[in-house]
Amino acid sequence: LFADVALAPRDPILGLNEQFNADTRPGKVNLGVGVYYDENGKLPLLKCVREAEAAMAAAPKPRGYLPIDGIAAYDKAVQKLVFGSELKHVATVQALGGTGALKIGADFLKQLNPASKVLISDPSWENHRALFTQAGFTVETYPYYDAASKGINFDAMLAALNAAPAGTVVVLHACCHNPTGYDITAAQWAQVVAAVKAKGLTPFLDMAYQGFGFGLKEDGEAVRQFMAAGVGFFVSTSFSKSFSLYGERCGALSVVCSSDEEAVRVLSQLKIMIRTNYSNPPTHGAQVVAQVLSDDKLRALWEEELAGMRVRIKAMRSALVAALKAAGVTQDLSFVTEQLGMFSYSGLSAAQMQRLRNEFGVYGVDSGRICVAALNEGNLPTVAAAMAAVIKG
Ligand code: PLP
Ligand code: TYF
Repeated sequence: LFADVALAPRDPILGLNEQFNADTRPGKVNLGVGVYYDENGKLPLLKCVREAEAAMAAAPKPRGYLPIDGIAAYDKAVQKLVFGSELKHVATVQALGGTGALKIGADFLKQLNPASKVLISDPSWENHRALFTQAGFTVETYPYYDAASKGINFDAMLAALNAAPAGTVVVLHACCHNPTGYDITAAQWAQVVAAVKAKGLTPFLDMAYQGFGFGLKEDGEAVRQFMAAGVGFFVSTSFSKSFSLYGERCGALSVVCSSDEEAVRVLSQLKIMIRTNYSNPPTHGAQVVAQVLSDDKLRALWEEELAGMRVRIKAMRSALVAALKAAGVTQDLSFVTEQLGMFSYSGLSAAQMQRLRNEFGVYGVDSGRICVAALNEGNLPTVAAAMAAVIKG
């Protein structure tokens, strides 16, 4: 039965984790996977989460099945966070992290528009291509990163969108682009929204890092612009990073429709995708998030803790640049502090990234991506010395 089953390649990022865990060198540093670690190198358990869990433990509830679309208060809280208010013409469902939200959306889109292609940024999060391919789509890319200028080739991006056939699904990183850390400006978003609208494309905004760029509200710029344009679009939300709830699989898919009645029909189809896949979502993580988002005190605490993560990452970017300069690196590194979110495209080659790993125990992705959210005062000297060594050759 399984004689002809091929051995699948490892996920390039999660595979690095396995390699890191098997490394016995004491000074090793993991800047591979996109996970936020605190100043002590520990995965944080947020205070707001602890408080919500304490309240939940004090009033334990039986664990019946949730509705197919999840906890209603959670879906409403997601809408308020993403769109600024609860909206009847938006269909929102609880999902298994941002990945689960993307998959529900992909399955629904495949049914709706089986012949359309999917465009993702070049480069993008590795799983975008895999996930939309698995859902049956042909996945191609639009230009994004420009290695020469260490920024975005916006003209080429816009030209690709303008050349795409109507119905093409365009996956856009709402903020804090993974893997590059480069986001387009508000004025550029306006041009993207205009092109998408004029060409009849289907935008799918992936929002896995709301709050890690400039702030919760500020990072909603793309969503606001698409709303204002009156086009239908998809938004996947992930709370994995912003609540440090990776293993709870907290996310949501929102589909913006043109009327309340349309949203009811869309929701009914999303529920089929969910029902035939895992029936209904789990309770705990979404209950925590709903509790935090709907309680003024816990909500304020969360915003403070999220801001703390954002500010610490920015401080680590500056510290990395300063340490590299101190170690004798002369090239302009200002791009590191301009990038947003948890990642930095360092500009290092695959060969340099392999040297970092093999000679110095510093793990990043071969693309040159490092997770700056995993830097701290303790590991920074090791990382800077290793990077300086491979940059200087
Ligand atoms: N989309 C992007 C761009 C991501 O970086 C991630 C990271 O994990 C996800 C989606 C998936 O989020 P989750 O871990 O909640 O499934
Ligand atoms: O890009 C990252 O590192 C995160 C975590 O298949 C991740 O988004 C990486 C790969 C993957 C799932 C999550």
